[in-house]
Amino acid sequence: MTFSLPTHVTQVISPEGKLVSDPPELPPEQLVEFYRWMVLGRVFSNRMVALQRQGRMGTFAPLNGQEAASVGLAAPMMDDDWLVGSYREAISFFMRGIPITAIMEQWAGYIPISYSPATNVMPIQVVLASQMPHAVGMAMAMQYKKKASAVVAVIGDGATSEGDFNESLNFAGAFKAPLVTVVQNNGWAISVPREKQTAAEYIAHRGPAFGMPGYVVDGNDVFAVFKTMETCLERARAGEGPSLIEVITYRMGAHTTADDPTKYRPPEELAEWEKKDPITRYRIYLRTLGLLNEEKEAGIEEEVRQELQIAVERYESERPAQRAEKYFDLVYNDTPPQLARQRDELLQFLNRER
Ligand SMILES: Cc1ncc(C[n+]2csc(CCOP(=O)(O)OP(=O)(O)O)c2C)c(N)n1
Ligand SMILES: [Mg+2]
Repeated sequence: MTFSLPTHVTQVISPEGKLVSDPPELPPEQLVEFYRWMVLGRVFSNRMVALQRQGRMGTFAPLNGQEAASVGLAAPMMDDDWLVGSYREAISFFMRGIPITAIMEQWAGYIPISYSPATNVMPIQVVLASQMPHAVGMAMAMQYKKKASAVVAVIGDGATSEGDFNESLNFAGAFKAPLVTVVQNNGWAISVPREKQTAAEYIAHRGPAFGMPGYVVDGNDVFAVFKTMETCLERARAGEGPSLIEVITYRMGAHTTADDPTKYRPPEELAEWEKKDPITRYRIYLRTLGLLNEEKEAGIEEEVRQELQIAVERYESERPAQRAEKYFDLVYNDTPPQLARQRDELLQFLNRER
C-alpha cells in the first residue's frame, strides 16, 4: 500500500486560542481535566528544576512547552495499550497512573521499582531510540496474541537519526505491527537543531517510506494531537498497521539541568515560541467556552501545587537506602566476570570515599 507524504500541519486550536477545525467530541469535565494535566506538568517541571538546584534532585530534563503533546498522546490510549516513552513525557506517565514520586525517584537515580505493572508503562528510557525495538517487539507480541491493543512509542527528533528508530519502523511496517510512533520534534537535540538531523522537510515523511501513514501535527495544540492519535490508535487496533506522527513543539527550557541553552539558541526563538504556548492557547479556548475563569484557574493551580508538595514530602521521607551494587545485580541473572570486576571496583571506590 502506498501512502502520500504529509504536506500540511494539522491544527485545531490556533495560537490565539481560536478553533480552526473541528474539535474532538469530549465532555466538558474532560476538557478541564486536560488543562489540569498540562498545569500539573509545568508546575512539576519547574519544581524539579528548583529541587535539582537545591541539591535535592538528580539531573532533570524540563518538559515546559511540550505539555499539550504529552496530554494529547496519552488521553486517547486505553488501559490495555502500552506506553513506551522517552524522558520528557512525565505527564503521559502520570495520566496512566504512574505516581509523581516514581518519576522523582527515577530522576534521582533510583531503579523504577514503584511502577505498577497495571499501568502498562515502560520506565523512562534515556538511551536514545533504544525504546523503539522494545516497542515494536511488544506490538508484534500483541498481534501474535491477537489482542486489539496498540503500543505507543515516543521519541525525540534527534533520536530519529539513530539506527534503532529506522530499523524499528521498518519492522513495524513490514509486519503491520500495531504501533503508533510519536516523534516529539521540539526543535533541538541538546545543541543540535532539527535542520541538522535530516534534510527532509518533515520527519514524518519517513512514514510512507516505511509503508505507514505519516502525520505532521501542531504539538502545542492538545486537540490536534488527540485527534490524530485517535485515528492512528483505531488503525492499529483494527489490525491495519502502524503510523508515524510528528508533533511540532518546542523545548522552552534547557535540555536538562546540566545544560545552558543561551550558549547556542537565539533568545528571539524562545520569544517566538512563547506566543505559541500550549497552555495559554488552551486556557483562552476554555475561557471562551465558559469552562475556565481566573478563579477556577487559580483553584486548579493551588490544587496541583498541593499535590506536588505531598509528592515531594513523600519522595524525601520514604526513599529507601540506595545500594550501588543493585544496578549490577539487575542486569544479568549470572553476573559475567568483567561486570563483577567493575562492580567490585566501584564498591572499593565508594568505601574509600566514605
Ligand atoms: C544513544 C545515545 N546517544 C547519546 C545520548 C546523549 N543524549 C541524551 S539526550 C540527547 C539529545 C536527544 O535529543 P532529542 O532526541 O531531540 O530529544 P529531546 O532531548 O529534545 O527531547 C543526547 C544526544 C544518549 N542518551 N543516548
Ligand atoms: Mg529534540
